[in-house]
Amino acid sequence: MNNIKTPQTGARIVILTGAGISQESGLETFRDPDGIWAKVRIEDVATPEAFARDPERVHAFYNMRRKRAATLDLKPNAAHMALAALEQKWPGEVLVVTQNVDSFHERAGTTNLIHMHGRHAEARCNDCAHVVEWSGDMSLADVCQACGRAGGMRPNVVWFGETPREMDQIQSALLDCDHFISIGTSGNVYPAAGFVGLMRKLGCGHTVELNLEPSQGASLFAEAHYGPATEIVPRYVAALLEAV
Ligand code: BJW
Repeated sequence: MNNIKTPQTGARIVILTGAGISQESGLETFRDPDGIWAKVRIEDVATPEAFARDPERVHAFYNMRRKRAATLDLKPNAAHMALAALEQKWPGEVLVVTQNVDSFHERAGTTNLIHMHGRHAEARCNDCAHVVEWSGDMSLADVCQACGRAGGMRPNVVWFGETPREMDQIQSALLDCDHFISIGTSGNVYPAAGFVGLMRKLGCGHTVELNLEPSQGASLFAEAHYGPATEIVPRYVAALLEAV
């Protein structure tokens, strides 16, 4: 891997990840030709309006994805492992902000982690906002343990039109960051797609894209490396750690 600009020791690193980092673990991405949005319409399954209109359909979609992930016994891959090693060995703060609802980063050992689009393994009550861990199917018959109401349990994920999680913490991490790395995301969905532009506008750090192919915002990154995440992420992390 040529032309890597390594951050100074102690630099604060923020890493944004998307579906591409989990693709080689066996999960579908959203916008690739065989991706999730080629099979179902966003308006039918990934908006609060869809859940209000046809909650059974939305439950069926997420039950199917939860079941698939569990039965295939999917595992974190070399890219997730490399980011966990970076957090452990880098002499400065490393924050991973993931758009992914899977649990591969935490299973790989990353601890400083924000799930900005929520987590698949959680349910939230639409009536009282109580959040619980969830592994099996979800249905309208499920009762919230906190408020006792039925019908309102939903996947604790962020749908279009909803506010992503922990935006204040993410924004202040970006403002303080010296080195921003975007991995496996197409740059189609805001606010995450706007992070690189924000970094550029503030002039506050080096920006790097690691992806299979140039993303929508590719021209905004100062540095880019293209290839499968399991190859380029471990190589890129090794280069950063070599400089320590
Ligand atoms: C590989 C690889 C390999 C493949 N190795 N790489 C008009 C203009 C601007 C914005 C808007 C607008 N109209 C509406 C909006 C806002 C809207 C939005 O962005 N819409 C766009 C479609 C235009 N955004 C929202 O509504 C968000 N909320 C919001 O903005 O609130 C306002 C607010 C903002 C800030 C502060 C306060 C308030 C919410 C967005 C919610 C997104 N939800 C989903 C579903 C989650 C649940 C679920 O899983 O079902 O999140 S949609 C889906 O897209 C999912 C993902 O996290 C997200 C991003 O996708 P990602 O990860 O980039 O995947 P792909 O498939 O797109 O790309 C994969 C990439 O990997 C590709 O580049 C491949 O090449 C690459 N790749 N294999 C390396 N092996």
